[in-house]
Amino acid sequence: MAKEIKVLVTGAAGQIGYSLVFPIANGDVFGKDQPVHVVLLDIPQMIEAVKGVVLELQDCALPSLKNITATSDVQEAFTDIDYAILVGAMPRRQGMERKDLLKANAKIFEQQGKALDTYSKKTVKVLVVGNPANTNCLIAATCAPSIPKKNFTCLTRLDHNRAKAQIAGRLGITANCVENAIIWGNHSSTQYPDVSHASVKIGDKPKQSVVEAVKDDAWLNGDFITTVQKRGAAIIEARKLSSAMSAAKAICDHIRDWHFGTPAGQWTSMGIYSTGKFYEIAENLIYSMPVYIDDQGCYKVEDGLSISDASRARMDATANELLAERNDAFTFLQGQSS
Ligand code: NAX
Repeated sequence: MAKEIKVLVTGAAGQIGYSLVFPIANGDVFGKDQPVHVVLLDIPQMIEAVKGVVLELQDCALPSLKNITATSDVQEAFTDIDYAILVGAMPRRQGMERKDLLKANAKIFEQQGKALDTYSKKTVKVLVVGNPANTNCLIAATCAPSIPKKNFTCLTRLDHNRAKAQIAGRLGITANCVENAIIWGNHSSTQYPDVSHASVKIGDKPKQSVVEAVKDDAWLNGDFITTVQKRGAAIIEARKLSSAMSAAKAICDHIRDWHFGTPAGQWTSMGIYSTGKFYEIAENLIYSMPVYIDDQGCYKVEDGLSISDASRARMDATANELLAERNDAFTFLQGQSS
């Protein structure tokens, strides 16, 4: 039997946590024959609720679920983990400025970055979901210098899936027939959903580009982009709660691809550490780009895409927002420690 994989989910009492732990424990991410040890972390006030999640997980009677730990102790949670899925974050409360949220969460991800550095395996793979996800991820990576920067990613797969679903809906096909969409930049309303390199397979027809199939550039450059950018807000408006089921599904897609690799010829979108080498994006940002992942879990940026002037402007706008977020977050953290 394979050695167990130890997976930490933070914010386990929250709504994404509730939708996420079942597929992980059920083998939908790492495979049905792969034993998993699920570690659930939340703040002390929520630990009773986490215990309820544990009871339910036990009652699912899952063959791949080897072990469950529920804790509010950061050291216990981060020790020897293989994957860290960092969902737990302070929600934006009414009247709270974006900067206030950034500050509250900067502290959480500083603490968790240090915990990764001190207690986790040096091979741990980290996915940050809690918002602002890109900047939180950068903070965690900076506070964990002993872990390679390529092991830190943030979730833009939900945006990627939303882009595929919009194209599929427009063409009356299912989302799996749409390949190679890209989300560039920040998981925020400045993100750039780009399907100028994407293709579709419609019935028996040969694969064709999305641009050819849709035949509506005004929609592709207008409503398509804004619909994806504002989808999170539309869900909050309708549900009075933020996306959880689709977020959990996207987290599973992200981790599964990172573990097993992307399908041949297809890239996916992940927020990754920018080294400054790709697409003229500044170094030391977590920026979403198209990546291929091999079966050893190593990703490689698709770096040969031609970028139009319009795309360049959108890519720079979201990079600029990330630079401003980085500046605010690190100014705050440095001010705190001096
Ligand atoms: P909930 O408010 O339902 O749950 C958050 C949980 O995190 C709570 O149980 C809370 O107690 C816990 N928590 C807070 N501080 C913690 C800490 N220091 N350590 C451990 N746990 C802590 O939020 P939910 O809807 O589950 O969303 C979680 C985060 O995901 C939010 O920041 C949200 O904005 C973000 N999202 C990010 C997405 C992405 O694509 N990157 C999409 C979905 C989601 O909106």
